[in-house]
Amino acid sequence: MEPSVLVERREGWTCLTLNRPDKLNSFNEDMHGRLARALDEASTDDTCRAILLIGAGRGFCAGQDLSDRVGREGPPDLGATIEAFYNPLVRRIRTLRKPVICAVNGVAAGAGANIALACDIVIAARSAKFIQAFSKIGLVPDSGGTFFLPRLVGDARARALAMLAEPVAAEQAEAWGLIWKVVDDESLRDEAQGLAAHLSRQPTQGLALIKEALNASAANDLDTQLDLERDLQRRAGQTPDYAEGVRAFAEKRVPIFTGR
Ligand code: T3D
Repeated sequence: MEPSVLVERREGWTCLTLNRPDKLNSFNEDMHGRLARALDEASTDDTCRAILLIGAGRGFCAGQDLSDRVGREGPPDLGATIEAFYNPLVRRIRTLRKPVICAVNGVAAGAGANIALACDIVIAARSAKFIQAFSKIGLVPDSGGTFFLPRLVGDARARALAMLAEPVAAEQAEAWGLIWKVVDDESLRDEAQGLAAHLSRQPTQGLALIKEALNASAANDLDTQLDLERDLQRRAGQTPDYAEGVRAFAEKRVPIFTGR
């Protein structure tokens, strides 16, 4: 049997494929464990400077595997699953000091939709759709949904999406600013891989500092954010890649960033 997460190391970046296509790549504990380990490895591997997350088959991810939830005795403690698996996954993606690209190749539902939104850059196939499926089964959007949605699309749309659980087509998601960009189905993989390869040649430390600044901005006031930008810029200015960027500019050539 194939592993539930496929890990492919490419030149400078790593592709992680959720691989339970018969269940629309919904999460069970095995897939959570493999994805967590793969993200940790990518995080510490100096040769990996960008990560691409995609789904196998016709969907991206349908959230929690509900077949694991059928026929259990007594009310379950779903908070325990969130604490043990989903929250650490979202924190891993958000704090990983390398860009994480999500290529949404089909339906992204429940936690699957919100894990996509937790990634740094979301690119979707034209046929993809996003569904906050939770309310249909009496649950609350998790995996950061109630944090990301209002910030990305505003309170009115966030409330309707969460309460109605209607599918949002990829083009609508792009128009609303829920995701970065829609591409034709047949070019999704090439576009996403090209993006990962491009980012793997960029100043990785600088990108990590950008990520840190943007992550913090949701909770900061302007003064705090200005102070943070000053501190992060100080660190960015001390990196070899900054020196290379300025040198390359002066020499009118393409910079060769090493990620340091
Ligand atoms: O439980 C906890 O620990 C709390 C954590 C919660 C996190 C969550 O994510 S809760 C939300 C869980 N997800 C859902 O509620 C989504 C359920 N799925 C759907 O609503 C639909 O499948 C989709 C809208 C995503 C796609 O619809 P469609 O018509 O394109 O496909 P389909 O025919 O429904 O699904 C294809 C197969 O995948 C099907 O299997 P079959 O009949 O061919 O053998 C279906 O059962 C399976 N599948 C889809 N989603 C799930 C799933 N199997 C298990 N769990 C799923 N979530």
